[in-house]
Amino acid sequence: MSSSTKKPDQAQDRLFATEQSSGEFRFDSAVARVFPDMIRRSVPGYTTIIPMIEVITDQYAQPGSHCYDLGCSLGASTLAMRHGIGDRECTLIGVDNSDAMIERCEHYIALDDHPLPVTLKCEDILDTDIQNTSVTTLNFTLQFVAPERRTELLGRIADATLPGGVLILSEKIRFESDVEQAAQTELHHEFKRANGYSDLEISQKRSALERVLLPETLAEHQERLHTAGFTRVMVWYQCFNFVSMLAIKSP
Ligand code: GEK
Repeated sequence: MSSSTKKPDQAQDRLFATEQSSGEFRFDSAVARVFPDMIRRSVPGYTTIIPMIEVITDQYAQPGSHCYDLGCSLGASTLAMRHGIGDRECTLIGVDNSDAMIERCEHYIALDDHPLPVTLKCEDILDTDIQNTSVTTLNFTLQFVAPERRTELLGRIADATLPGGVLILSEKIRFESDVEQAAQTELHHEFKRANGYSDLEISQKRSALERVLLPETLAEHQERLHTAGFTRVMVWYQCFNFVSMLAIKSP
């Protein structure tokens, strides 16, 4: 077995299990190593959203177009898109600005036996050239982009989207009502406890993400998607404070 086809070593997420001095969350090699375990145990609905990205891609991928997975991490949504594209002649591009993620992602792509080539780029999605796209995925990535740059990015995606094409946008959201915000946050923390995270891990991760992951309300997302040029925006999935939207450009 060549090194590119060996399964990368994975570990259980214990990154916040011991008392730490405060520091911002970064997508470094330690996070990349535990990422499959971390995201599955931290994001309610992630294990449903990934296979549905395959279904949505199957429905909307247009032959001769480009499909982008922006903020691809280890390629879970990239692989779902690859299988959704099937035998259509599309160009599939995964982008992430973490070297550690892209390096591991290459191994996961190589392990998957689908013949469609995948181009991986290690760059900031704000710099990615986006053209001729039928399906673009931002699966829990936009939340890490500076809020003042989000409109520009979505505008570029909408401009590059072909008639009948879509953007899949998954985000952690916040709620206008303080009561709902508190209730949904508590349910999310309960989900994490049920998945074996301690209260120390939950609170330390929360602090580390505070200035890095900036959630917006569903209304803010919907309005921005319409302003960007998408004709129809629908929520196709929600679990607590985690939502996935489908933004369609009319044919
Ligand atoms: C999945 N979509 O498994 N440019 C490029 N990459 C970025 C940027 C940026 N400006 N900001 C953040 N990232 C994946 C999960 S994780 C979500 C996405 C999470 C990258 C960052 O390096 C990380 O890999 C990814 O976006 C976010 O379906 O950890 O909650």
